[in-house]
Amino acid sequence: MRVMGVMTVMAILPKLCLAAALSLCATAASAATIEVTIEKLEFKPAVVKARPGDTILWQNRDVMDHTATSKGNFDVVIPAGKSGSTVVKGDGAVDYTCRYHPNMRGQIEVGR
Ligand SMILES: [Cu+2]
Repeated sequence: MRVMGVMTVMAILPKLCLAAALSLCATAASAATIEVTIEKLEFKPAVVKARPGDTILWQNRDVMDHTATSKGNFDVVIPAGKSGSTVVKGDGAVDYTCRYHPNMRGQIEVGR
C-alpha cells in the first residue's frame, strides 16, 4: 500500500508519453519541475504555483517516510531521504497533506 503511490506515478508517466506522441512532447518540453523540500515535518514551501503538466518533486530530508496525498488527485509516498513526484493536472488550488502526519499541509495553486 505504501509503495502504490510512487508505483502508480512511475507506471503512468511512460504511458502518457507513448499515448500522445508529438503534442504532449511539445507540452512536456516547456513543463517545469517544482521542488518541494520536506524537512522537520513541513512542506517547504508550503504553497507552490504550477501549471498543468508541471511536475512537483518532493525531496524528503527527514529520517521518516512521508506522503503527499490529495484525495482523488494523487497519493505519493516519499520514503525517508528519497524523493517522489507527481504531474500536475486540473485547475485551481489543490490542498494536500501527509497521511502519516495530518498536521503537514501543502498546497499547489494550479493556473495557466
Ligand atoms: Cu509525514
